[in-house]
Amino acid sequence: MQSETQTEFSCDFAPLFDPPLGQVDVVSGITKEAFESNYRRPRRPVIIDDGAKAWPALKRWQDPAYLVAAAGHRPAFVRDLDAGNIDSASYHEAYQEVRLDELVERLFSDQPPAWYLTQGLIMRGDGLGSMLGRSCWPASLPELACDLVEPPFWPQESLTECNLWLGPGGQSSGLHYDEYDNLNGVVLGSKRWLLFPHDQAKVLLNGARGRDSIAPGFHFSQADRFANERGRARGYECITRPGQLLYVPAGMWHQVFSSNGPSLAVNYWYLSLPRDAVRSAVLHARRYSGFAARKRFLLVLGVIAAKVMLKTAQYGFGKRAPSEIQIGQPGYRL
Ligand SMILES: O=C(O)CCC(=O)C(=O)O
Repeated sequence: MQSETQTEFSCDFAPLFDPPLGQVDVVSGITKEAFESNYRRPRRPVIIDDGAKAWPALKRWQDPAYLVAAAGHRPAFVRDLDAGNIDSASYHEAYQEVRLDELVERLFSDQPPAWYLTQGLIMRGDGLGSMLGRSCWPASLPELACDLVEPPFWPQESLTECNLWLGPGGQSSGLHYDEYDNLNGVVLGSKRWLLFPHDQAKVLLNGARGRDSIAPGFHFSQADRFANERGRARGYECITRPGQLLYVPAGMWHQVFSSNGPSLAVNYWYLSLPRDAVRSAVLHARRYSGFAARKRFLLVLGVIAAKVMLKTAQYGFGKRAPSEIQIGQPGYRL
C-alpha cells in the first residue's frame, strides 16, 4: 500500500470514482516467479519498490551536464505539448527534431519549452517481439543504456524497446493503452498514474471512439472528465518515485501525470512470443469491428508482416539492430 503524502500533484483522483479507485500493491525483493504468478499472469499492476534502485542513472542523470556529455550530439524527436488537443476527436501529435544537448539544457533551465521527448529509443530487443515493435530504426540514444540495469522478469528476447521519457514536468499523457507489458521507472520527479483494465473502455469511453489506442476527452485541465458514467470505471491510482518500477500490463488503459520540474523516466516494453501474440492480436482486432474496419485490420496485419520481413532482411532474424557504438554492461548487447 502507498502511504506517502501526495503533495506534488494538485489532486487525488481516487475519490472522484464510485467506488473509489484502488491502490496498487507495493512490493520489494520480489522474485521472478512471484512476479509472474501474482502480477503478470493475472494482469495486475504492481510497484516494485526496489526495481530500479541499482540503476546508475538515478545518480548520474541528476546532472544535466552528464546527459549532454554522454548523448548530447544525438537527435531527439520531441512532442510539442502546445500543439494538438487531447480532448478533440481529431487529436494529433506534432513532433520536431532537436539535438539532445539543446533539449536537456532548455528543459533544465528556468523557462523550459513545452517539449516532451517520448519514446527516445535507448535500446531495441533482438527477438521477434522487437520486430513487431513500433520503432523500425536502431537505438537513437544507445549511450544511455550503460546507466540502466535490465529488469530480471522477462527473458532478454522478449524486450521490444527501452525508451527515455524527458519533459519539462507538469505534462500529462492522454488516456491510452499499449500492446506491450510495461515496466516504467522514474529517474527524476515523480508520476501519478490512473490505471484501468482493458474492459473498462466501455465505461470510460462511453461509446466514443478514440484514435487507435488513445481515448478522447481526457485532457489534464478538464476537471469534470470523470463525472457521470466515467466515475463508475474501476481502476487504480498510484504515484511512482525514483528507484521504483511500475508494472503496467499490456492493454491496460493508463493516463500519466508528471510532477513539476524536469521529468525523466525510462520504460521497458516486452512482448513474449508466442504467449502474448494472441492477446495482442485480440487487442488490435477489438479496435476494428464492422466490415470496413475489419478490412483495415487485415491491412494492419499485412503491414506487420511486411515490417517483420523488412527487419529480418535488414538485420537478420534474432539479431539486435546495430547501433553506432558498442558500450554498456555485459548483457546489454546494443
Ligand atoms: O510518462 C508518460 O508521460 C507516459 C508513459 C507511458 O505512457 C508509458 O510508459 O506507457
